[in-house]
Amino acid sequence: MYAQMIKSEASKDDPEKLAEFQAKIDADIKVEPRDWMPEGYRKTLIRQIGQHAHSEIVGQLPEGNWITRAPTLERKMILLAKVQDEAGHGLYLYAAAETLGVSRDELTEMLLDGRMKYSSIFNYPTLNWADIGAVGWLVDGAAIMNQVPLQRTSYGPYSRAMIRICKEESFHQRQGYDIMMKMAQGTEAQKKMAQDALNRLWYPSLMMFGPSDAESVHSTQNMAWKIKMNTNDELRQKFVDQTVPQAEYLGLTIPDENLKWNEDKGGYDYSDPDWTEFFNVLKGNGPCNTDRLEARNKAWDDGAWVRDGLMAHAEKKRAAKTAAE
Ligand code: FAQ
Repeated sequence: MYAQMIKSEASKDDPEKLAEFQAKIDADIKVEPRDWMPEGYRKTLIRQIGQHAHSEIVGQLPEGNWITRAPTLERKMILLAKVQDEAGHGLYLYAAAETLGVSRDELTEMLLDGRMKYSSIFNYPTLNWADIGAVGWLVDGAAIMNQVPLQRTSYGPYSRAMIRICKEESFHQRQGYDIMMKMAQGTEAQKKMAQDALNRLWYPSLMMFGPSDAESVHSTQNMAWKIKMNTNDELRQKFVDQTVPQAEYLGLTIPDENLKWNEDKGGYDYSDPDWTEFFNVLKGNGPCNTDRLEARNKAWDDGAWVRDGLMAHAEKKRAAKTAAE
């Protein structure tokens, strides 16, 4: 339905302007906030950047939950810094979305009432410390795989936000891998925990790249507009190829009996995640969907007095300025 809406929006645009716009994209010239852009391009960016921002914010919940329980002071400090980085990423992205004419409050309200999504991965729980290692290794690993090409995305503010974000994401992935390394080299029980975390988070991590190319409604148009630089399956394949040797180094086993190096394609053959589960999580039926939205709604309600106070202060300043004029 969304794809249809974008198509009908596109047909409203002046064909000459559309052709000029496409030529600019094809020449790798960045689109900036005040430039003319097709309505469908603007709406798609709001959806993708907004969803991305919400993912960074909701993504703090599964890890924030472990800050007080991290095993050492050093681990606490590292995790705290990582979770704070995610908040910062959310803010860069909301700021980029705001340049498209939507406010942060509007985006937040759309998240809270279910009109906007966040990444499926954050609807899975983090049950123990090994999960925090696996989140850093796999979830941040998948996020980087998707975000590095987005540094070249066609919309200037999004592209610049991604450059800053990617610098921090590599640190996040390293800290996760470091936790996994310690667990995998630890006692038998710790190694088992690391393997169990990998077993549970492997397929949800593969889902982060979105549905298969055959099912992806937005890929064709978004790649033509260079909002997206690669298809979902291309990035998923790169992620598998990068992660398998990392698992081998840890002495852990990827939970996939069909995983096999394919010389002809120069990559691994692997099993798809359960797509029924993926679409079910998107519909709100994942293990933690309710908890995550409750937490975000509570934060929004608890913060109402701060927003009201800031508005009252701004109003007071405005009235004082008017009186002085
Ligand atoms: N979860 O046609 P496509 C992070 C939806 S950042 C939920 O293929 P598209 C950092 C999609 O919206 C993680 N929904 O869509 C971190 C569409 O819905 P609609 C977030 C998904 O946009 C780490 C429908 O399915 N990263 O983790 C998902 O071309 C640790 C059809 O799909 C980004 O957002 C999903 N996984 O491609 C933070 C990156 N996949 O509108 C804290 C930017 C698909 O038809 C801790 N986004 N959908 O109702 C993108 O690159 C793209 O939007 C994709 C999806 C690749 C996610």
